[in-house]
Amino acid sequence: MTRTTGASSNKTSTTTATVTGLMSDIAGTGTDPLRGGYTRPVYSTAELDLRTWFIDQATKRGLSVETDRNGAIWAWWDIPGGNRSNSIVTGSHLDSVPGGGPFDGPLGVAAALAAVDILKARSPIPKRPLAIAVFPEEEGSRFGVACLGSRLLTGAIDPNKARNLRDPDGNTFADIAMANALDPRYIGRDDQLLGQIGAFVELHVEQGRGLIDLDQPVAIASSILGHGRWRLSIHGQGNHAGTTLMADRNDPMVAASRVVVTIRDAARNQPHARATVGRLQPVPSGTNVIASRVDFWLDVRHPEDAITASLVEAIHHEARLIAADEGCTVELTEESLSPTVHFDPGLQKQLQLALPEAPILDTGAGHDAGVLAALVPTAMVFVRNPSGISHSPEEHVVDEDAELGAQALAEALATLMN
Ligand code: HGY
Ligand code: MN
Ligand code: MN
Repeated sequence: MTRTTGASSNKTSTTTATVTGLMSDIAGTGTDPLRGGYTRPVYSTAELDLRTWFIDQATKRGLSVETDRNGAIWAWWDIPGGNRSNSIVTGSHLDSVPGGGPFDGPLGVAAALAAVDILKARSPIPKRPLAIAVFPEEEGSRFGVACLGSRLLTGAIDPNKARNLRDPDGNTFADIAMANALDPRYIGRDDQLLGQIGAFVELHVEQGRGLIDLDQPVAIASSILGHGRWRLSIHGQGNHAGTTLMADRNDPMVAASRVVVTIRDAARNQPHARATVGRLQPVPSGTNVIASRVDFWLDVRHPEDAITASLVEAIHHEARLIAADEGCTVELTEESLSPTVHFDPGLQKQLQLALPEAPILDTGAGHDAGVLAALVPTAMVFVRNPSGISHSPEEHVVDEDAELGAQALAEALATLMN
């Protein structure tokens, strides 16, 4: 079930907007004075403002804009008199991690808009319809599950589990969806929409150093590292910081700290593994209070899913021993898991023909393209990030590479649309 959000108009923009120009439109949206960078959680004012910006830009280009049952926005360049079967879809996400960079997500959306300008300036018009998709909650920063929008679309998450996900303030996804004109009763797999997608190509800022070392502006993706998220909760005895002797403590903060170092050591000893604890929440979190509980989240990634599983199992075993040693107990809960994804070889070949200079790169970062790959032919195009840093204000793309990325995306889309 989709709702038309922005009425399409025949009038299309005559100028070809640059990616840099589009990105500067939103440079002031969702800046985070405390963390630096951008904090644009899904359905926050900042992310809603970015949605409005995108709908406006897409409508200006004569695209017909709709919102699907899961809250993703689809801007369609329809073929006059044609239907939407076998469409080519591009796009990315607008939400960010806390204190994230400006490019993770929005670059793919801005480049898609610029690519439409490039293709509209050419003739003849393409033979296949195109859509730009903007998926909600790719980062999972608000409701804890990465790629929530594309997982709902593809049925990779149970709608009931999604409805009951809670943000840090205790709001359920159903509550927030309702508050944003999305009826949570209808979220879930959308076969009609999936059936229209012939291929999906996502442009994204590279989140590592690959293109720096290769001295190239653009790459074609080969695979995405499997990754998962687990919540660990260590329960101890809350108490007074001054009246509780050291010998009498069951301090979950100490246990959690020991487990974090153990996680680091376990990943260091497993070639190609990455394990991270970036979020830790003591309860009640008082300076003069021994915590009663500490929640922290584990992000583990490895090319082989079986090794990811065995690494988490080993970490859980060590955490139980450490917790017991500190007079505490520990629970581990899986929150999301994505297998390693190898992109469609045929689609990758077509992109290589369109972009013969572009090297092939794998990535350790997850993307909606990785979720869609389970059901539709999917590919990705990466744009050089001279800092080699992401999920940080230091993430960067130089203007020239941003424009080269949009041109590369336009070439890739033109190849697929004709
Ligand atoms: O976590 C990731 O890899 C992605 O940025 N969501
Ligand atoms: Mn990200
Ligand atoms: Mn991203």
